[in-house]
Amino acid sequence: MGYENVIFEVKENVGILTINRPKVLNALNPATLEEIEDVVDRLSSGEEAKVLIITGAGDKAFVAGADISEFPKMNSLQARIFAQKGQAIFFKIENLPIPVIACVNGYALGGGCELAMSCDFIYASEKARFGQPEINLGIIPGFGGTQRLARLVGRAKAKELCMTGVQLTAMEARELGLVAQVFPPEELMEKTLEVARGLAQKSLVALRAIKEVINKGLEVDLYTGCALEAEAFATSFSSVDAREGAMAFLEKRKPTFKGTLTQ
Ligand code: CO8
Repeated sequence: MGYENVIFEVKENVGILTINRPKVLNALNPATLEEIEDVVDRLSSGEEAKVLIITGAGDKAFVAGADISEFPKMNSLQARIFAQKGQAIFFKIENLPIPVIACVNGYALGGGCELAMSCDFIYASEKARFGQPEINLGIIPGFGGTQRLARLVGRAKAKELCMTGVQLTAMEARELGLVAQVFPPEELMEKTLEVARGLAQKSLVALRAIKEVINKGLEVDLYTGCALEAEAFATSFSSVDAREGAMAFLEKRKPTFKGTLTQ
């Protein structure tokens, strides 16, 4: 598939997906969602890239939400299909077997905040702004925002943010636990790449297990979560990478992990 609304490149095992509609602050229309889905599907085997970074083109926005110019064309049924499509793609991102980092360089509003929240963690520029402003359009978040925000920042804060539609600064979002780290704008991509390159050197089997166990564990009680952890621990323990990790430690050298999901 040729891409018109996104740019996708892979360098040193790190994929960078850039939402590329800067004239409309990278708003997500159906075509853009389809292109995002195509990239995510390509990465589902863990072979084309070992880490994915998602960012926005230009210096103003990550993604300023769903494309509002599409709304007047839609009836309720079409709106539901659009919301379900976005949700399905964001679930695919959440379930990718590789780490996904949101590199938020500007506005992450509505569907943009929801896209960032479907990633494993968020690095933000000091200029970034987060929020669910749908209330100001007379609607509610539709790409998982009410659910992921409440899980990330707690029910009361999520309700306050969705009901008021206010924007959070990057530092405020970090205080709430929504953002993992904040960097000066000019350093954001390099810092994100540095971490991504580091992750690309680690055991993919173990990274996938961490991701799965934390994601699934948050949906179940503590005992079930710990049972999931023990199963995933056993899987990682029997991998080629686990043997290499222990041997490298004992031989006082740096480990070289195999870097595949099939071991
Ligand atoms: N959709 C379409 N166009 C947009 C969007 C958007 N979400 N955001 C910005 N643009 C366009 C503007 O219309 C403008 O275009 P033009 O130059 O042709 O007038 C251009 O981008 C630049 O924007 P502004 O001039 O507004 O830039 P400012 O710096 O003045 O303001 C803001 C920046 C604050 C980000 C402002 O653009 C804004 O408020 N944007 C809308 C943010 C928003 O409400 N997002 C939520 C959208 S709804 C949503 O995401 C729901 C997801 C689930 C939907 C599923 C169901 C259908």
